[in-house]
Amino acid sequence: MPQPRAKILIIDDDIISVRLIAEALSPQYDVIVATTPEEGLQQAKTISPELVLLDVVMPDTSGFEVCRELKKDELTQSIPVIFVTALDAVTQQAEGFELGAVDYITKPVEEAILKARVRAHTRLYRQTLQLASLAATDPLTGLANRRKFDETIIHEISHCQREQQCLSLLIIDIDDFKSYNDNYGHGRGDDCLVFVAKTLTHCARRATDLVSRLGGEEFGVILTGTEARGAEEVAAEIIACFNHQQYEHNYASQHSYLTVSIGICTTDFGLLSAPIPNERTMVDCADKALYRAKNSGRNRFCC
Ligand code: GH3
Ligand code: MG
Ligand code: MG
Ligand code: MG
Repeated sequence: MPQPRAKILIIDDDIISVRLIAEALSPQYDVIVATTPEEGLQQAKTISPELVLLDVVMPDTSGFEVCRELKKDELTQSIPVIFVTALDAVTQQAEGFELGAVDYITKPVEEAILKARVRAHTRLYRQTLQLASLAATDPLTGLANRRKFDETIIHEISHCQREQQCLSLLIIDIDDFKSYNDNYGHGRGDDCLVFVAKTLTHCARRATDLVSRLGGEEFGVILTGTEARGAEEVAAEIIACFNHQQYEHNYASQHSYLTVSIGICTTDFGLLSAPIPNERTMVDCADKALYRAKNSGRNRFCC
């Protein structure tokens, strides 16, 4: 499949240098130009380029400072930076790498070298993003996996603490799934897991919601900025959705279709005094609620 063209951001105050680089690269890449450090930082955040070509000597702020800013910001820190500068002292080159640049090209720029290095780094960056995405994804359902769930809940606990917001967590477990597998076979069991993943994604649809497969037939939904009532609404919608769709499961004890049980845990970081919950205590609390839902008859949620 043809790859979309990579976006490359040039940050350089020298119009002649910009023109030379842009002309060399524009047949293969989408080139965006910023002639001041401020504009460059702004563009890096808004267009998410796959590479930044960064001059060092600019009025007011040096390219080294711009690189520091890029590496500080969560939105831009992973974008590869290549310094393209007339400063060719070994100490300056070393400083560039120290700041996190992936490469250092000295002016006057050799077109062939520029193109080769840009090609190598844009390729590598795409491969890195692809690997990061694979490492965070459950291959069967395409949902976030346990690793991504763990990372996200830790991140969201600090975020909600800072913003004094509520954080809710749902743990969802398929009812009588062992008998589903035993009777319909593992292949159809897998299809069923995909169906559950789709239903959950449909019900937890805010951009900030994270739906993940924790393992086996257990799923986790992180609802950032959602208070207890909102979490209960999402859980009720999930339960209702399964009861409405009636996905065949003829071997369960109570229903002839697939149902799930849900445990909810909500923390209001605005009201909270010590002890501050952590990811483990939040998951334990949702797990206990799930256990209550199972023991009180399944096909329901408990808080
Ligand atoms: P409960 O209502 O108490 O949750 O009962 P259950 O049968 O759902 O729970 P149990 O933990 O006894 O069984 C879970 C089953 O999930 C066991 C295993 O066969 C199945 N399972 C786990 N991972 C997978 C998977 O990746 N694919 C398939 N097809 N089945 C899986
Ligand atoms: Mg300059
Ligand atoms: Mg289970
Ligand atoms: Mg189960």
